[in-house]
Amino acid sequence: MNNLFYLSEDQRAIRSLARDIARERIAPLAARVDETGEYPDEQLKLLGQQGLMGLHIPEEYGGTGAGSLAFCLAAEEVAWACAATSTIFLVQNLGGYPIILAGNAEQKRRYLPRLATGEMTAAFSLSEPGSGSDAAAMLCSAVRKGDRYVVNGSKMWVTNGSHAGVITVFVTTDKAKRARGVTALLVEPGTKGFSVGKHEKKLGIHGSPTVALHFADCEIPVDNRLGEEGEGFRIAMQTLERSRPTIGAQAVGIAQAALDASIGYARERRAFEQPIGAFQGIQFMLADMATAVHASRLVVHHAAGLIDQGATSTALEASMAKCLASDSAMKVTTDAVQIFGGYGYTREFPVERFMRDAKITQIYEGTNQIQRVVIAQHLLGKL
Ligand code: COS
Repeated sequence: MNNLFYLSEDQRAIRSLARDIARERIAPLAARVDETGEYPDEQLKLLGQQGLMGLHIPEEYGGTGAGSLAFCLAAEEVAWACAATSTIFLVQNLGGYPIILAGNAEQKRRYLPRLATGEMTAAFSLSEPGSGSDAAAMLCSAVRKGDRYVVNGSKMWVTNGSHAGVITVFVTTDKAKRARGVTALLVEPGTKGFSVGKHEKKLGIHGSPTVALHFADCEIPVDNRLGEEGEGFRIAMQTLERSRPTIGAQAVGIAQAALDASIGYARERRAFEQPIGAFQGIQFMLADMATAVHASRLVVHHAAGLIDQGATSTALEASMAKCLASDSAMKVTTDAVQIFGGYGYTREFPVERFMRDAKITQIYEGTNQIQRVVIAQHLLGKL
């Protein structure tokens, strides 16, 4: 859609730059990344060199300060080309955002300029084997000893945890306090007692590594703490509130790719002596797919625009955007496979990859059940 009248000249330019890079340099490698699971190193470097890694980072720390909507525009384009690459691109925002939000000047200076250029990548580590949706039930603990925290326990589902130069890790410093006992620490690889564990074998987003992290008497300097002790849960929630629209943008990109492929196929594939696109059964599917993609894009842009305007709380709109866009992407990509018929079920065409990649957008950064919990809480208050 090019008639998004509310986009500024700068936002249009960023979208156009991201689209060119994504279509010319990232899309041709996407099937290989999916097939081999190789880390999309070159693709990420390219995004960094073009300034796209620093869209969300303030100018004083080496970013462009272009904001959340600009980031979502770029994320959609990258996801259109390769969902796995876009996942790591998104985690650059998710992992780095707590530093923007709660970091002191020294922490910002130490990490943000390198994250902005892509010289360093980031990760965000909240979940554990026994706590996903119930994030406050975490067990990985930190005990303060002088100027250090001694961290013990394990984290799970950490996107890019094996490659990141800095990981925002949420630990409990007081389990009895649940959410109010969570503290955020910045962890760098190579720290004694820290190790990367199992690499998950996943349904989709194959080039994006998902790992466990282990801490065994791992000493983290108190200087690496973000905010105060006990402020970690709020930092995590505020970060997710700003990041969830980007998952929506990723879902829109995957869905748009599936729609584009389906339109092409409906024009070319013939049955009963005419293109299958001449049949109303296919036309109605395409019409519904296009409408869902458009509506999803608008709610994503609305949530991101609110963030750029400095709205104090965007949790409701962020959850709506993530939920609607990812549910739509699952439906649109499943319909795309249906339009392709038997061919759609094979690896000769990309739509089965789109369907596999879309699924995760309904799960990560809070399942869509959790998004509905957040939305309902805004409607009803705590009952
Ligand atoms: N912004 C700021 N603070 C927030 C917040 C937000 N968006 N959402 C919650 N908080 C605060 C609350 O105000 C509360 O603070 P006080 O204790 O000072 O009152 C605290 O956080 C705990 O909130 P709540 O009681 O609502 O927490 P719950 O344990 O009930 O959990 C959900 C809330 C389910 C929404 C949360 O655990 C969640 O988002 N889970 C999903 C986690 C997730 O997305 N994981 C994916 C990780 S990335 S792959």
